[in-house]
Amino acid sequence: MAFLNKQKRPFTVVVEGNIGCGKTTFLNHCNKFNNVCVLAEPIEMWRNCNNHNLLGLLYQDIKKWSFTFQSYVQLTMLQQHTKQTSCPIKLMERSIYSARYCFVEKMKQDGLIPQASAAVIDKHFQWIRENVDITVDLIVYLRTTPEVVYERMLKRNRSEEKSVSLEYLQALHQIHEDWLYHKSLFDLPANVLVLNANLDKSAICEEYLKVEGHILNKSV
Ligand code: DGT
Repeated sequence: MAFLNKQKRPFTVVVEGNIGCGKTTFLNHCNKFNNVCVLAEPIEMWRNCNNHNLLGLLYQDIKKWSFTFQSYVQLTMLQQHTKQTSCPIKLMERSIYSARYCFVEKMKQDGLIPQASAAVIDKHFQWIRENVDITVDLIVYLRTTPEVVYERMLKRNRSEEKSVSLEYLQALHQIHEDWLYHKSLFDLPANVLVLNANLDKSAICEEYLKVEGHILNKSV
């Protein structure tokens, strides 16, 4: 592969799930393990691309900005996948796969991305898959119900997300379910472990224990 990292590849785990499912909380929990390199989602980069808040623009006018936003998400996710680390384990919040398989897919379903623009994203995605090492070893799916994440999203009150509806979260939930739970949509880049992420913060730590062993002490 043309852009294969020379350094030994870390065991790579990606955390997936609907908006507001608790990916950040899971990542913060894993920050205490010193053999794990934790990479949070590059949302601050999306909020400031040469002073342009692409996330804000997206939700202001989703039809106009979907292609621009997803192009930048794809680039920043590629940067996360290829970021070198001396840690034996890398834990990423989301991936280039969920950007394509969940978010771009939803935009395509809703006719928000013209077919020609979707083709460009796909060509780029395909080229990356064939030429760059974006291997994932394990997926942790934080499974929730749309009503629960909707409540959490309202509570956190992120200014850009004011226009996100329960219907949107329901549709995004279904895509995550079909991809990661029913395994009927797209290919899976790795095995999936499913956690009940509807549990609140006081109960979720026990749920985390179910996957810790699969993540820690791993190497490729
Ligand atoms: P958490 O910790 O589970 O609450 O995680 P969130 O909700 O902060 O993170 P995420 O990735 O579910 O959502 C980030 C925001 O960006 C959300 O408003 C959805 C929006 N978005 C639109 N397209 C994409 C995409 O391709 N990838 C990601 N990650 N977010 C996208």
